[in-house]
Amino acid sequence: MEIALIGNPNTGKTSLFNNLTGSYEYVGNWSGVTVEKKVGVFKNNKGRLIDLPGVYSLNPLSKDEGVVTSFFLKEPVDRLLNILDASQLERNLHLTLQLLEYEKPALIGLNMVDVATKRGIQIDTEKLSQILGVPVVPVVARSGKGCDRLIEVISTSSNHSKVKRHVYYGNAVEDAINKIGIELIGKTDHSPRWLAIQLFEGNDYVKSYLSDLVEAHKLETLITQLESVVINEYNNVKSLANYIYVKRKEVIEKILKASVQKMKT
Ligand code: GDP
Ligand code: MG
Ligand code: K
Repeated sequence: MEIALIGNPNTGKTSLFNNLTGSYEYVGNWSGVTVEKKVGVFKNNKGRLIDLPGVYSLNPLSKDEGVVTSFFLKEPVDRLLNILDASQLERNLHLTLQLLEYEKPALIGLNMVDVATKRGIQIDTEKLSQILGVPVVPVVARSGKGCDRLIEVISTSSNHSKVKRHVYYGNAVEDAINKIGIELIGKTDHSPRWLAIQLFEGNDYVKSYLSDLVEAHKLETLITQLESVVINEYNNVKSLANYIYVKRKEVIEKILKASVQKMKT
C-alpha cells in the first residue's frame, strides 16, 4: 500500500511524516526539479508513505509545485493522506476539495489542533468527516499526539472511494465537464471530472496530458467559450480559474459553518 502525503506548506507535513514512519528511504529527487523525494515505511510496516511538496493548489505556480500534478497523473497511488492546519481550515480546504475531485480514497490528518484550541476554534471532526465523506483524525504532529490512531485508521480504512461531489460548478461548467468526459471515454484511468476541472483552472500539466487524448483545438474552443460565459454571468468574476475558486469558496464557507465553532477568547 502506497499513500501520498499532501498538504499546504507549513502545515506540519515533515513533522507528521517523521512521526508516522520509522525507517526511511531516500529516493533522490523528483524528476526535473531539485526537490527531494522522501519515502518512509509506516511504523507498523503496513505500507509506505510518500512525501509530496507543499502546495496550496494542484494547479502549479512553479516547476517544484508541478511535482504534485505530475505524480497524480503518472504514478498509481492507492490513497491520499491530506494534512490540514486546523487553525487555517478555510485556506487549506481549497486543496482538499481538489484532492477529493481526484476521486481516490483519501483521509485527513487534522493537524495543529493545539493551536486551533488556543485560538478558540472548535472543530467537530465527526461532522467534518461526515460532510467530506472521508475519515478525519485530529493530531498534533509536533508532539506525536494522535499519530498512532492515524496509522491505525490508515491501515484499517477501506481502499474503495465513495465518490461524493462537493462542488456543483453551475450548468455551463458542468456541461463542459460532461463534454470532456465523453471525449475521454475509454482513454484514461483518471477521473474525467478532475481532469476537466483542472484544465479549466489552467493546470498546464493536465492540459498537456489531455492534449494527447483530445484534439487541442476542441479543448481550446471549449475553454474560451466557457470563460466568456462565466465572465458575462458573474460581475466579480475575472477568469474561468477565478470562477472555479469562487465556487469552491462558497462550498468551504458552508462546510465551516456546519463544523466549526469559534469561541470568544
Ligand atoms: P511542513 O512545512 O508542512 O513540512 O511543516 P513542518 O513539519 O516543518 O512544521 C512547520 C512548523 O510547525 C514547525 O515549527 C513545527 O514544529 C510546527 N508544528 C508542526 N505540527 C505542529 C502541531 O501540531 N502543533 C504545533 N503547535 N506546531 C506544529
Ligand atoms: Mg516540510
Ligand atoms: K466579470
